Amino acid sequence: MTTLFISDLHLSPNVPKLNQAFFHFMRKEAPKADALYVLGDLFDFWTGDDDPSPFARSIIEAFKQLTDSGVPCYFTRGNRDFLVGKGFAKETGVTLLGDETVVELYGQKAVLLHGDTLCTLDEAYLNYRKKVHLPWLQWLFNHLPFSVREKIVAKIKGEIKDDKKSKSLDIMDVTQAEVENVMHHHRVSLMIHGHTHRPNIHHFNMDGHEARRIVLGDWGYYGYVLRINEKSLSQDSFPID
Ligand code: LP5
Ligand code: MN
Repeated sequence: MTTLFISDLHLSPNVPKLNQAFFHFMRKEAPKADALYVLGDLFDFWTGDDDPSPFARSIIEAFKQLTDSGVPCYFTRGNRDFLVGKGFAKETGVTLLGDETVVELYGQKAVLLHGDTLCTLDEAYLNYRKKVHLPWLQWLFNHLPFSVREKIVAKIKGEIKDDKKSKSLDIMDVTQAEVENVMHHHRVSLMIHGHTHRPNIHHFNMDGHEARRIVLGDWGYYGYVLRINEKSLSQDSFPID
C-alpha cells in the first residue's frame, strides 16, 4: 500500500478540467491508498467553511466519501486556503494538521509543511501572512456574511495581483538556511512541501548525513502525485486535458 501526497491544485469553479482530474484521482487512486496528505493550496481561495456553492460542496463530498471508505486524510493549510477550519474537517472527516507536522512514513521520519514559511526572503508576503493569521482578525472575518467575505477577498486579490510580478524568482523560493533550520528543529532528514511550483527531489548533505527535500508539483497542464511505500518513493506527473 502507498501513501499519497498532493498540493497546489488551486481548484476553483472556473477550471472544470482541474476539478475533473481531482475527482478522478479521488475516485480511482486515493481509495487504494494507506493515507492521503494534502499539503495546502488545494483551493484557489477558500473563503470559509460555510461556502454554499455547488463547487465547494462537491469537493467536501469527495473527501467525505474517501474518509468514509476508511482512508485517512490529512490537510495542511496553504496560503490560499488558510481559512479552512473545523467545519470543513467535521464535514469531510479530514484531519487538519498544523503548519509543520512530523510523521513517520514506513520507518522514516519526515516533516510536512506547505512551504510558504520557507521563503524567508519574501518579506512582503511574510508580513501579510502574519496579519491574516491573527486569530482575532480571522474570528472577525469569519463572522461576516459569506457574500461580504467574498467581496473583501476579491478586492484584496485585485489590489495585490501585480505584487508577484515585481518579485524575483529567487525571492519566491525557499532559502536553504530555513530548510535546514526546520529540519534540525524536528530532527528529520526528509522534508516534503509544495507552494513554490518547482517539483523536484533535492539531495543535500546535512551534518554529514544525506538529507532530502521533496517539492510537490502544482496542477495545471499536468497533475502531480507523490507516492511513498515501503520500497519506493516517486513523484509522477500526468497530463490534464
Ligand atoms: O499563491 P501564489 O503563489 O500565487 O502567491 C503567494 C503569495 N500571495 C498570496 C495572496 C493570495 O493568493 C490571495 C490573497 C487574497 C486575500 C484574502 C484576504 C482575506 C482576509 C482574511 C482576513 C483574516 O498568498 C505571494 C507570494 C508568493 O506566494 C510566493 O511565495 O509572493 O505574496 C504576495 O504577493 C503578497 C504581497 O507580497 C503582499 C500583499 C500585501 C497585502 C496587504 C493586504 C493586507 C490585508 C490584511 C487584512 C485584511
Ligand atoms: Mn502556496
